[in-house]
Amino acid sequence: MLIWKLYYTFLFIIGLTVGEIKNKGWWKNEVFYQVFPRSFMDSNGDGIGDLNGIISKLDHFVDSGITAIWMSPIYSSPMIDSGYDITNFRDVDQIFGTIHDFEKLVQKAKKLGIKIIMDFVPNHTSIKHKWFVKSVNNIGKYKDYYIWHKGRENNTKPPNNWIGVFGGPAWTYNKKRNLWYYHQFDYRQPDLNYRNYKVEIEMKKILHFWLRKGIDGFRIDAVPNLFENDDLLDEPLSNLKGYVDGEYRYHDHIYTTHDSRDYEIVARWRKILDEWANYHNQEEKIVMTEVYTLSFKAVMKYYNYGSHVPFNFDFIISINETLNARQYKNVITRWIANLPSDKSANWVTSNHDTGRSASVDPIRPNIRLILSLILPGISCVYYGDEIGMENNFNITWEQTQDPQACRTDPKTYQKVSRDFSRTPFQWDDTMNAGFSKARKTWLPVHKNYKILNLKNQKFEPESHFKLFKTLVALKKSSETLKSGSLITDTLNNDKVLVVSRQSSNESIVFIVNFSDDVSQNVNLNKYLPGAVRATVIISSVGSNIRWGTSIKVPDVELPPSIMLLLTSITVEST
Ligand SMILES: [Ca+2]
Ligand SMILES: [Ca+2]
Repeated sequence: MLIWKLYYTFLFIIGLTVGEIKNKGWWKNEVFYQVFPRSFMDSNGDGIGDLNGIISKLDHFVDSGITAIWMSPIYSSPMIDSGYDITNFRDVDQIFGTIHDFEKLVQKAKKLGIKIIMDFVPNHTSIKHKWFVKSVNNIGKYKDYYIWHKGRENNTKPPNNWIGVFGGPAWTYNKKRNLWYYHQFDYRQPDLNYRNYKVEIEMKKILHFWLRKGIDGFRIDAVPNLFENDDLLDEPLSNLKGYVDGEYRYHDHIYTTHDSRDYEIVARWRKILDEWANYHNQEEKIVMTEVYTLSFKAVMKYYNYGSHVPFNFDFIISINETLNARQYKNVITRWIANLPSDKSANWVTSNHDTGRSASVDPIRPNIRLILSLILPGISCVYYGDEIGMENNFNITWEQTQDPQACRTDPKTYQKVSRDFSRTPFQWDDTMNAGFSKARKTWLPVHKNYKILNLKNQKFEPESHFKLFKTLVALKKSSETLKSGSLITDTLNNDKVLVVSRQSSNESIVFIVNFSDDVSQNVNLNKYLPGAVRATVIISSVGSNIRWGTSIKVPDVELPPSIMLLLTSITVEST
């Protein structure tokens, strides 16, 4: 332990004396685009997206105005859990290409001004990782790389009542060691033992490996699952309705999630990144943390432990199907009100674990996207959001890939499957939506691709893609969006949401009609003081309100379901 501390002190000292972190805060107003590599672009016709596919589509980011992407795992993996079960943290899985392809990707992306964030999966490895194989065989230091324990009732039952996230006991018996090992997720994903400092040293070397490749930061997976209670105490019942024994939410996970050491280790990882950037005179490296919980305070606490972007999943978690203006207002104001003063807010539209944002509210498909791009701080968008891709529920049991669904049955798999939001990107109207030349793709392409695809949307005068591109450009250029004040209101008995950004010389106002059948008369005097006309930046795709035109204010008749983004600045009509 002492050597560990001395090593850190040494690094810290040389870090302070050698260089400086460049371009600090570059991420504060950034749009981060999540690439799901399996589904982005297939370059070799095997039906699975890969690194050369991403390289071939870098111009899409340039065209969209995207300057930072984070990629779901590309590491060597048996792909039991879409690559979140890793056998080698230092190599690329052959389905995605080679480490040289990765180096080429970083090099080409850098030339185009695109930053690359890696997914870092520290909680567990694959059961096939050499550390686990050695651990099973009781070899040297690897013995304690994982969490092993004797079972109850003469070793015939798991050591305690802990349930895994996918359901069922979080322990699996291993005959060779005659012990049980702990796994928060699938039994083929054993948890690493972070109480063993040697595991943390291994992870540090892995971070350095990827930093040497020139990456710009890490998105850290499953952060609240890192540490578990030392005494392996039984977890109490949650008493939540509708859950039975064996289901994850049947218990209250006070001993397996949100351990105080989860926060501390994130702070140490942040320090490693800062020291690296400092020592090598590089731009600031960023830390994004994935913490799924209903407790937004547990998420926000990571701001104080080095996370630049504690993912804000509130649009995903806290807005339910009743969809009204008040829910959106509450989600926005709650985050802003609790944000530490020197930090950036962030807004996640959707991701690989949830439904696509365009399908949550098909009548207002871009609402989360627009909000994420006009609210203060960082926008985190998921591949396909920019063209309004929809959930694909036409995935049969035979086609199902998600392990969470595969462990169910043909009748219930759709309830838990996450495949529907992971289908191939819809580039154009050719075979497989231009994603692959294969006869069959790893998941089926959504059958709406003939109409809903990027190529079409580039031609249409007003499309989801053009809306996205317009707002990304605005976010990057507008001082009002960067640093203007924020007002969030609901009007007309919660039928209308108003989000307004104001600077000394401009007001930008977003209004949404949550009624699907009644127009709303909205008075915008409070948000556009003194203005008699305002310019439409964008409106709902397909509405009759043309982008770039000028409309009379402050009284606006907002048609049913329509969203409208206005600026007080008069621009030439297009
Ligand atoms: Ca491929
Ligand atoms: Ca763990």
